[in-house]
Amino acid sequence: MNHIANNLPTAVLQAKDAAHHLHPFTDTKALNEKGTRIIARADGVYLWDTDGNKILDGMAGLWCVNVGYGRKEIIDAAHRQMQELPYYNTFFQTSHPPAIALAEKLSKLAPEHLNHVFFVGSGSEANDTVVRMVRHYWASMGEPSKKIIISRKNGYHGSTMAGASLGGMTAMHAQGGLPIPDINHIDQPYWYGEGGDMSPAEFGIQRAQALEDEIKRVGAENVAAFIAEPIQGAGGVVIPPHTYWPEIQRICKQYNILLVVDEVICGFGRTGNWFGSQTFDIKPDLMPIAKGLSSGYLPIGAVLVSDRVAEGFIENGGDFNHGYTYSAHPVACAAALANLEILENEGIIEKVANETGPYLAEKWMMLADHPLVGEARICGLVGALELSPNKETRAPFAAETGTVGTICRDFCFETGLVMRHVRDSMIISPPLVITKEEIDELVAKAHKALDLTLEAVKAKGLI
Ligand code: PXG
Repeated sequence: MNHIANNLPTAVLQAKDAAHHLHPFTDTKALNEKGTRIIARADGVYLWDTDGNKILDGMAGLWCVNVGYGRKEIIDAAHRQMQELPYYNTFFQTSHPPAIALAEKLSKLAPEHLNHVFFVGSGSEANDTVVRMVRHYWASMGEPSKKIIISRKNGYHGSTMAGASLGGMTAMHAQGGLPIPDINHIDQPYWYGEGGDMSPAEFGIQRAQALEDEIKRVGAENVAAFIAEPIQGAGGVVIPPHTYWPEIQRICKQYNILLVVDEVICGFGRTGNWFGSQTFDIKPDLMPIAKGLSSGYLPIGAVLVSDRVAEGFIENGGDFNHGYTYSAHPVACAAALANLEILENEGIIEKVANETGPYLAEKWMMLADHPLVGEARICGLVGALELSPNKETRAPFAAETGTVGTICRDFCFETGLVMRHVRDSMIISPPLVITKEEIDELVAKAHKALDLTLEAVKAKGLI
């Protein structure tokens, strides 16, 4: 690979990385002993590491590179904007053309009652904004007691103080004094793991009604909002039973609770529609977005706000004392606009809905026949395989949770595929531009990694 000829050798980069770079969500000591994998270049759906290995990126980076790597239109748009106006803020009564154009564009793309946009730098910042905005809204409307936000165990909403508090990850709550007050967690609609003998439909209703129980327990007059991902991503691609969202919607309406649908992963085509809310027929009051908004080319996020909520606090709330230096960063806005244009002009989301999504689904569901797979599930281009020693009982392995998932993940890398593990399930979320041939390659590599994992698991006596 001559394109890395001028770079430092992998071992030197690894040593420097170990000496100075603290990685997110990482046991640094363990990582430093092993050494990082260093990604040097990418194109389309492929990555190249500094040893020259070519790897199919089954995760679109971190669920974000929807239009694939190397898109010149985005690179050129950012370059042009850098020359025109590399930075200006949107505080103090100023604005700039890229922010205005992107806000207008997002209002057109979003469900029709969402016509207001608050820009931020990431999904976590979007959710911090949500916490402050919904409480500010209710205070503006003369109901300051409506403060509690109900969210879900095993949900993921980011890693800032509010984002991690909204999330229901116990390992995150265990560090740094979380969650912050007035965030209550209810059980998740994870049928495979928690549904027992119930049918998925019954279980979906039961888990939605946990929201009603919680609202009654604390009093609707104290509840500001409910927040959830249409499909839980980091929690393991948990696709709720079809009964879940209609019941959630009914409850939010009945008790006058704002519904916040976290579209950070599901937004921008992942489920075969522009937003997961459309796939599941949800009418949100607020939608945090990030990731696929710019396909990860530059950091940008936003909260899309309904007319009702925006008009409520605009009319009655005065200053909203919130914002970031990089809210509506002009270069990130320009990159996002170019990204949205690609998604539109190339009909990528329609392809996910009508061609590549169904094609992947057919192949993916066949992996459920593999002896190691307890369940395969998929929606659009996001899917999971639950690994289990017993398909019928959906039993876990007789090993610490995540042991087998880690083995399979490592075999995927060796096979030239990034497939992430969550506990003992394997997750994919490839770039939306993936072709049918590349899907064949992805599924063949996943199959091979499952075979290798099965052998290893047998050798360890875990099956
Ligand atoms: N909401 C959702 C639904 C997310 O998936 C965030 C908010 C936070 O976005 P930022 O941009 O602040 O990271 C996310 C992010 C994983 C993983 O391991 C998932 C995310 C981020 C990092 C790792 O699956 N999702």
